[in-house]
Amino acid sequence: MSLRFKPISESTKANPDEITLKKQTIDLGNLSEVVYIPKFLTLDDSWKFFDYLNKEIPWTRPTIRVFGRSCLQPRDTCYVASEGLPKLIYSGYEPHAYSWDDFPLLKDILEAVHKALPGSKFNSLLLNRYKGGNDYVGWHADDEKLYGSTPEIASISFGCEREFLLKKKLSKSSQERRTDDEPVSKRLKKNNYAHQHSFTLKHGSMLVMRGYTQRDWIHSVPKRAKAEGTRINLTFRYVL
Ligand SMILES: O=C(O)CCC(=O)C(=O)O
Repeated sequence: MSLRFKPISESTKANPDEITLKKQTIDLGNLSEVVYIPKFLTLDDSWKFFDYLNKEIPWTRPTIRVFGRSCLQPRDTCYVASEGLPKLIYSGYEPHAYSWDDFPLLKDILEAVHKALPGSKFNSLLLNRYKGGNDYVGWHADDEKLYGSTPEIASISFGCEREFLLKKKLSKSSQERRTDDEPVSKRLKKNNYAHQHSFTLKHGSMLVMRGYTQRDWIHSVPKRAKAEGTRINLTFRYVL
């Protein structure tokens, strides 16, 4: 299946300035930056992508290890990568790497992302599916060595809107790892973070983290009782 589409910036239906007008750039300090583009893709294209990905991606919900305990990852996942890259392993789980050729439509999205982010050359993609408000990703940084020290990560969201939180790591000794088993509210109260940012990731939006964001900040998509629908998120990364 191949769907031809244009990012909203090129769409004849949209004001070409819209992408620029709505784009937010947040300087996190110390050479860390987040860019948020709420209307990266048109609504129509975004629903087509959502339906395709929801149906065609071989989603799995793997067992992972957190603090020495085995548990079901609280969301579905799939991994796509170019040939010959080092293996991705997180929380004791090594996902199978599918080929871009297995999902031609992902190549279309990748092309649009490359166009929007001049100089980027993403070669891997982690897909997440949150089937409702109980699915989530705990606080973590994408600071695996295979992404290098200043990775640019482009995150595209489809379907149900969810909150994306960013907070500054405390210090080297108290740096947090992925903690899928503790409520966010508890951690926020306990640590009383001064520097926090929140984004409501909209259907068809793109959020980019770059610079030292993975070294100095952690992020999460917490549980939200009211989020009833399915959300699909794609994070494009470059593996060294
Ligand atoms: O779903 C999201 O927006 C974030 C996903 C994420 O943090 C990750 O895959 O590392």
